[in-house]
Amino acid sequence: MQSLIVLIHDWAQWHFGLCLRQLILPTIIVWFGWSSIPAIAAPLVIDLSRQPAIEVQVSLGNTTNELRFVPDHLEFLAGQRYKLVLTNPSNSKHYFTAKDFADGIWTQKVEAGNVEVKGAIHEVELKPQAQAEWMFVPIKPGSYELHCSVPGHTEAGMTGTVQVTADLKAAISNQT
Ligand SMILES: [Cu+2]
Repeated sequence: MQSLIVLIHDWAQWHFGLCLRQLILPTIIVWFGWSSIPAIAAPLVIDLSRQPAIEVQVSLGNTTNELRFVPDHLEFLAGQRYKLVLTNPSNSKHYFTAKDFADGIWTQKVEAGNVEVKGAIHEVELKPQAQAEWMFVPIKPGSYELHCSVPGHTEAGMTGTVQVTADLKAAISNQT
């Protein structure tokens, strides 16, 4: 609410000058009512890093050592915060490699064991039985390819697709 007041304050100042400020603010609140203010304010005060994260799980390989991602198709909404939980229940190491997808997201952090890595990440390698959590917000809509870059694994079918859809409305409703 603090941010909203500041925004309205700036807006009023810009449009009407200082002398009308005290008048404009109460008028706006009365006109729209308090209940409608979050819907108006949301697009202006989105903090992508603080919204609740949606958890998505992906398994790299499986317990019978098939070379595939489970699931092999992922869907995300741009502007929504995600926790992608990567696990490797198989006996060999695997990669989650989706460079173009990674270029179009904002990575908050990757956590694995007691280590937290911040900054851009393009690829995550998981040793057998490992787990990593990738916190990010997709920015750029598109359809991206995913593969495991261990030699022979892509050829054996360890590939997938990642779809990022623009849905600003969903992102805004998560804020309110
Ligand atoms: Cu692999």
